[in-house]
Amino acid sequence: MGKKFIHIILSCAFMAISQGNAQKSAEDKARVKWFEEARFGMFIHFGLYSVPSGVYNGEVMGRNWYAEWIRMQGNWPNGIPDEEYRKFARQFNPEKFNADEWIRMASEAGMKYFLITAKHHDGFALWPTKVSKYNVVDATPFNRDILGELAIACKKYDIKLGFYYSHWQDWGHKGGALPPWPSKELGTEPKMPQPTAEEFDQYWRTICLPQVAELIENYDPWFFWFDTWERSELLPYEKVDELIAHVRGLSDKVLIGSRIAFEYPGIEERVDYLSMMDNTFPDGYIEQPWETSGTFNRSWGYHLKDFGWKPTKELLRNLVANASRNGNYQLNVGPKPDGTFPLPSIKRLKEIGAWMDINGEGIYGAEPNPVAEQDWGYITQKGKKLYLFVFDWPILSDRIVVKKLNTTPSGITVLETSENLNYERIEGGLGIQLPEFQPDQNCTVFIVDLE
Ligand code: JFZ
Repeated sequence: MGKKFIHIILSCAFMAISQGNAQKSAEDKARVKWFEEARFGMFIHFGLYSVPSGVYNGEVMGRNWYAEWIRMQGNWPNGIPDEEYRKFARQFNPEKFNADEWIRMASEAGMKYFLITAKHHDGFALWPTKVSKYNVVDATPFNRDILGELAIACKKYDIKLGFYYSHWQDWGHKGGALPPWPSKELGTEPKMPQPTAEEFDQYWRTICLPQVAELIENYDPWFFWFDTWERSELLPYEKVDELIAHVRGLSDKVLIGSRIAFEYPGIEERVDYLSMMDNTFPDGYIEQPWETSGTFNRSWGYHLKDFGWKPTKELLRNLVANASRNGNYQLNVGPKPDGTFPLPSIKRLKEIGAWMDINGEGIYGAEPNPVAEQDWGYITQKGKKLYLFVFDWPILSDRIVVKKLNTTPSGITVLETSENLNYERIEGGLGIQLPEFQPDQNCTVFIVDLE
């Protein structure tokens, strides 16, 4: 989908969205409070697709970098035959998987919650579901309940657990929706025969609804991230409402995100938080709690040939920009087939963690503020303190200007070093003298005391 199009959707959505939030009950707002304060979470894409890691029969998969799509986009344009793809289950054996280590890494990076693909589009479940043998215990030599182990680790580190669940597409169970080919970009794609409404309904009752119930009953999650990105006749509004009621009936704490439906008028009133499109960062404040899910490189699932690792500075910028606009950032790791995180992800998580240990206080629980957008970076507010996140350190000037700030502070300090900074009122804002030495090459934080 084009950037421009997403933009139009977003800006049209803004008005409706604020209305959506205004209509929320006190109970709705209380349920989502932890999410809004958390600001930073880990997303994980792990499943059978992690075995081929974006390469099938020596060929890097076609069309895009989404390694978790290899069943449909490997061996392009035909996809990998179903029998062949299922064989990856026999090779799925992440012997170095250590739930405690995963969650510890998330926690040490400053993340407050953890979201994993309980079942992605391929239909394979990371827990021993009773309604299908296509799962980690019944179909793989690994034979361990990955979600169960993660749930225990999450409790230990006080990290809130959530599940990605592909409710619409399921390529592993009869009746699940298939990719919405042919797409607009390419004429060469295979035509996938979609299930009939009856077949989909059968899948819905025997796989989707029971699995969602199992996930809630077994693992006590805090939120769900369902996934659609196109209108589908298979998923009429009644079914979306049915799934929402199903979840609400089983738990009064589970949050539901907006990607449960696509272009469903008024969806923001029915769900707890809004999801932006992948790696899409809106350019302003949104009142209803929201998140952007983003990747370290280009793929979600581990991809052997994706070397497009983003610099830590860019990742921090995404986190801070969203926090200053009332949003969360869900940064995705695609673990390797042996169950370990790729080294570039580990390195970046550690870099972010070291930065968050010092500067995180300006991120968690950040409040809306009228001066958030500045040309050198972003501002967050907590009570009487402003946190200035300086990403673009001036080269030709020894000061930055905080535009539109009309109150005179009682003091300004560098958060990391405690150095006091000089400042003066100027036309249209406040001028701040920069320290002689730049404390952080990625982003230096100043605290402005408005007391
Ligand atoms: C979806 C999944 O298909 C993908 O595998 C991954 O899990 C991601 C987080 O979510 O991907 C999408 C959804 C929407 C668009 C592109 C990929 N889109 O419209 O740009």
